[in-house]
Amino acid sequence: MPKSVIRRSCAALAAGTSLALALTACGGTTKDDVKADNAAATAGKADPNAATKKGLTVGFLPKQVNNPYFTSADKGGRQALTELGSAYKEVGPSSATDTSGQVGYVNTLTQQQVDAMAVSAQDPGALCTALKQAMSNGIKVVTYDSDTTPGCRNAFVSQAGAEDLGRTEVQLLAEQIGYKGEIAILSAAQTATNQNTWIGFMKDELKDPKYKDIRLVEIAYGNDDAQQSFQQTQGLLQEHPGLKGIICPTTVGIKAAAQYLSGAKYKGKVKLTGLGTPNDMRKYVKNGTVDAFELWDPAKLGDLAARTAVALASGQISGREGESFRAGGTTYTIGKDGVINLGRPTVFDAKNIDRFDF
Ligand code: RAM
Repeated sequence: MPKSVIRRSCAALAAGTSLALALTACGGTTKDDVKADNAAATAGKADPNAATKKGLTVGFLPKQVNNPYFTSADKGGRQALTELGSAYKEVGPSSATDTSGQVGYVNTLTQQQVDAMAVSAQDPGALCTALKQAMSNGIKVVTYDSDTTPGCRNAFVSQAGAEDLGRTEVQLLAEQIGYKGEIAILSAAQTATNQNTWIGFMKDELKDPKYKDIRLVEIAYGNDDAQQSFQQTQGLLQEHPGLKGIICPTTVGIKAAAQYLSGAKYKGKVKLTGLGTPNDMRKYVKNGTVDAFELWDPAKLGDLAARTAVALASGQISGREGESFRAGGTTYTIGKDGVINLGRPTVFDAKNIDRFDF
């Protein structure tokens, strides 16, 4: 029996039984098997001229389903799939710190034998085994927004260069506080791959001598939960009365922090920047709490994740560096480690915010 048939029949078995049982029945996949399968998944020869398949099913698994950022992103994915003649489904946890929940959803999508999945990982390592299992069942895996590690997916659709994002957030805040004073970061979950990568670049940017009078005093975590982020902002200001600015590289965090600052004596005095949606932040830009912040269009990120998933499932790309494909009228080339960049972020301020609606 060819290997792909064995894989499918194992997946079919998984659909009817519990995954754990099915995996055992499938001869206890060893680590080496998974490695080999995974290598095969990306090493397969891509044919850029292959026809775009229709009738595929792509499952979206965001970090958190009730987060407006992912609502926009996944809507972009759904629209792209409808346009391409394929089906969309979405599963996912309601908390951004439910890693085991995310693993369960990967297994659910595998059992349902979707053709591809687009995943925003809450944690870089936790999903790896489940994602490799999905790939060894012939399912194409795209991460979007927040990556796992390169061996655990076929490609990562990144919202913007991570380095650009990290450095520009420091640059935005430094200008706002006149290159002087204590600053803090209010992030999402402590394990989040995307936020941690950006924070790494923020720290590196701060090493430049032009920031010698700026001191990063704390990194707090609001877990992409509005209430926790609000309380963490309050805590930062209590512990560091001299705080001059906060960077929030999360849409949930920056909105909650703006809400706290706008109602407190700190409004306009403690500067706030980071990543937010124009619709969440408009009010705070207009009332003088926030000068400028940035983001990409989440719907375009979801759109590109869906189109990448379909290109992989159609055999047009395999996820290897240097391969190119067309997505919605643009040609994208896969970079190092299977990363595909959506583009550059947009900075929003009082002058341009009304031109955006997301
Ligand atoms: C939150 C999530 C997401 C991140 C945005 C900026 O919605 O943490 O992963 O990309 O913020």
